[in-house]
Amino acid sequence: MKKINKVLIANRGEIALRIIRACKELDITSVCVFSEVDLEGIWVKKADEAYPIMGNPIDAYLDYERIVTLAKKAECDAIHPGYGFLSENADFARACKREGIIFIGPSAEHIALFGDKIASKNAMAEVGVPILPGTDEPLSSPEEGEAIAKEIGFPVIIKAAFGGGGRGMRIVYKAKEFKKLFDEAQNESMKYFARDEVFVEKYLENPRHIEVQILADSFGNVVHLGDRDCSIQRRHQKVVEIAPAPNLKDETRKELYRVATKAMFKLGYESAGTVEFLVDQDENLYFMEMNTRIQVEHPVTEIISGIDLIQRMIEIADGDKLKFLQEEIKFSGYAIEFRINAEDAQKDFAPHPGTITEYLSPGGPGVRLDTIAYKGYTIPAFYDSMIGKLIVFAIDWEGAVKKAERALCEYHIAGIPTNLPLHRQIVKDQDFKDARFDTGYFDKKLSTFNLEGQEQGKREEEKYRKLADLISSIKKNQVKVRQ
Ligand code: MV4
Repeated sequence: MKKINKVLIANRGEIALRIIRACKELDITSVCVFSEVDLEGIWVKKADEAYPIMGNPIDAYLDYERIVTLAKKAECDAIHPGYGFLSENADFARACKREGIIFIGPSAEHIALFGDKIASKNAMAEVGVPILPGTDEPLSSPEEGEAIAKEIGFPVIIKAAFGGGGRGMRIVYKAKEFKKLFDEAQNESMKYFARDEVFVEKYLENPRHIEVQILADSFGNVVHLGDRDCSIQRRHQKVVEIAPAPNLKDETRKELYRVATKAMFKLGYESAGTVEFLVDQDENLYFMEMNTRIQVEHPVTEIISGIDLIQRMIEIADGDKLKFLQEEIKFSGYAIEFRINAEDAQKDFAPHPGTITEYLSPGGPGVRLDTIAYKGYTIPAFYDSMIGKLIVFAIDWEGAVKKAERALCEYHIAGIPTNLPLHRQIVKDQDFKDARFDTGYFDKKLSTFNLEGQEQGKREEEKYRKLADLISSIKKNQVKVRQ
């Protein structure tokens, strides 16, 4: 008997629209909350019910007591947190449970465990996941850290135990700079996360960032849905994500799947989750982090596996068993996702809110667009700059890259600057085409890219003008002849 018939989506933008779509296909009523600046969002229009959260737009999607109270008043059975905002907030998951509302995600205990990078590493090591040499508890002093670093061997990396997005992280190449960088990492961690615990581990130069998608139900069934290469990042923000990782040995791929699924089974994990690994040049793999939420890049996995991850999360939260065994999951082709951001490459990719004055979306075979952008939409300044994701699919890597180039050229957005020109440069880059990239790719390539990017638009306008001139001159001649 279904327990979940009405879901509140504690999020906004493209992921809110994504969850609404999943609910519709499951005949579940969708409820969204929205801040004062989000009234024009299409997800607000598409949700079956929408409730405003008045006050400071920044807090609207973070005030979990208010959201839980609203969910109860709207008689929602469950809440889906999406990604970002409250999606990895254990207190939010606890508040839902306390109020008898199903949290569509893992247990609060697992959210808390994997929110602590030291406890995560220790837990994963215990269940047989390879980890990098380093400390298994917070450093008590820079002196202790330096001594351990000398044992490990430089370079090492200092990381905030409760950090994220690269904050509270410092790479140390020499002993004499350890104390300064330790203090910087600790201060940054305190500033952004109000926690100062830091640890140290061996630093891998330019590894690849490869992650494994997990789905687990409440009966102990755990499957993986393949892997994703997310190495193309800018300042710890993923820019392009690919499934499966191109250019990876089969034995490495199998080992990634084996350790990830075994670990999640042993830990009794439930719901969707992603185990992130660092893979070095010799394809040794090491646990990096575990994400206890659906991720931005989930569409590339959905496309190559044919499995709707949001719907499966809702079914798992409803107490259903997984409907497929590992051997029934088949993967085909390659999918590449391009995050479309309203940002200005000429201003160090600073977010650039504003109104979209022209909008033409790509389409055709192998193109998926998860976006809330439309002509006339005003992107608010209060949230992150991603306005959508362009995902392409083809049966082989070369075909996927070619399709990406075609779709990116077809995509036309005016009124605000976007990173479309950047993506158009990436898909033309020979190293990208040859699937030769790691986490150092972006920094290595950025200076070689021409980010003017308007050449595509100029060519189309020029062609249009010539055709218009041709028609008017034909009309003039016709008039002459008629006389
Ligand atoms: C690392 C690493 C190399 N060695 N850890 C951790 C947070 C994530 N966003 C990036 N992280 C990394 N952890 C060890 N031991 C490389 C990365 C990494 C990275 C580090 C610095 C600058 C850019 C990076 C991009 C991807 C991964």
